[in-house]
Amino acid sequence: MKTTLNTQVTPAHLTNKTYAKHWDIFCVVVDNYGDIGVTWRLAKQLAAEYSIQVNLWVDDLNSFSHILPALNPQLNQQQFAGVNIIHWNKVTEISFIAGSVLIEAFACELPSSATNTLTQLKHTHLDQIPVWLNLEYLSAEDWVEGCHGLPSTQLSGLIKHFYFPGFSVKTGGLICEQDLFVQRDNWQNDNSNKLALFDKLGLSGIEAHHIVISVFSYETNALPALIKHWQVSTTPIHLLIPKGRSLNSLSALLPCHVNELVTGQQILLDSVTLHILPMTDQQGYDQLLWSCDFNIVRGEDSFLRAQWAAKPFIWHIYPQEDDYHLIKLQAFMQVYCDNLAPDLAKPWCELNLSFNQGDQIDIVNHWQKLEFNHLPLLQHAKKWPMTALNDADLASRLVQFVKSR
Ligand code: TRH
Repeated sequence: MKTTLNTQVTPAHLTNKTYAKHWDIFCVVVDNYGDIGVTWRLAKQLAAEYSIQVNLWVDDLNSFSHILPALNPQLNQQQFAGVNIIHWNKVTEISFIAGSVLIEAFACELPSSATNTLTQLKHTHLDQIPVWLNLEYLSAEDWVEGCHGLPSTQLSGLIKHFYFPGFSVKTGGLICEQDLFVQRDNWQNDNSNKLALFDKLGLSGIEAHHIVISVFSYETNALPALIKHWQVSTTPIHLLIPKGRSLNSLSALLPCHVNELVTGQQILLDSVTLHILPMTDQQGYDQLLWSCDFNIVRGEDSFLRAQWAAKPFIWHIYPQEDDYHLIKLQAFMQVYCDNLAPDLAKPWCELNLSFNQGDQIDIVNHWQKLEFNHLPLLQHAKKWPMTALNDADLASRLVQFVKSR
């Protein structure tokens, strides 16, 4: 596969033969789509780029089907993109055969069949115990470097390692497919791609000089405040909103109850047009991010995809107790702005902070100061993905990590 990053080429020593045995990834959908979004993306990449046979165990296929519409939530087992997707839950016994790697995503509790199998192997076939990892949430905080890769001894006496994604060489890296930037550049270099996408989504009335913004956020008062400000814009603004939580914040602006909105609906609010979109698969969502002038994203995975889209963005981080998420936001803003001129970094950080704090007045002030289509900010957004990757993506670091165990 062609790549812009030499270091992302599959190393010769990581052949199919080395990793003939399958990997298992267990995912519990806590809420939203991030848990399944991350594990599905990683599973696809391991299958496509490393020829690893992956079993992705998921407890909630209904949620999964929002980001993989072709999935049948009624089936216990099915294959997509070379990944074996298996439905599991805590009640039903599953038949589990250990492979060479076992990934527990985001500290989800493994089914007893899996832990019992590991304990048995410890007594009978020590050499067949899989490398056991807990894939953690992404954070740009400093402490992540010190915790990445640490072993922890389980009650069974077995060792589980903590695998932390992150933005520096000493962490587990960031999920990014080898050919993604080539695909993105091809898409963005030909304007007809974005027009064809808008056409496919049934979006009408978007002209070349209009501003197009995608919106995939949680509830926040900052969003309606921004929209009210955009309503008097001299340039028409189109908001592409996949049906979901962002709309809950807009009830005062909508002509009907939020539950009555249908995909394909367009709502005209002076200079702003709200376009209600269906959710698509992950590739379709990438294309949407590549096609917009500015993206509002959230959580963990769409946050990363907005960075890979090389466009300016607002990150609505997943809210945590005692506002801990604001510490994580600050940590990310610091790394993102490391090479950004202070006169751009300041309004961009303030904009992100006020969006997350739901501030209705500050958000408008900061938006006015940002000039999101200012060339140096666009250049930074374009350069950033290579800086963030630090020469190796998460899957390639993960494969190396497993090999070194
Ligand atoms: O859905 P999220 O809010 O998920 C969150 C976060 O991961 C958070 O950290 C976690 O603690 C919580 O879940 C439980 O946001 P996120 O992470 O961006 O995941 C959304 C996924 O949905 C991502 O993989 C992109 C995908 N997606 C599509 O595939 N198609 C779409 O149309 C859209 C809008 C999203």
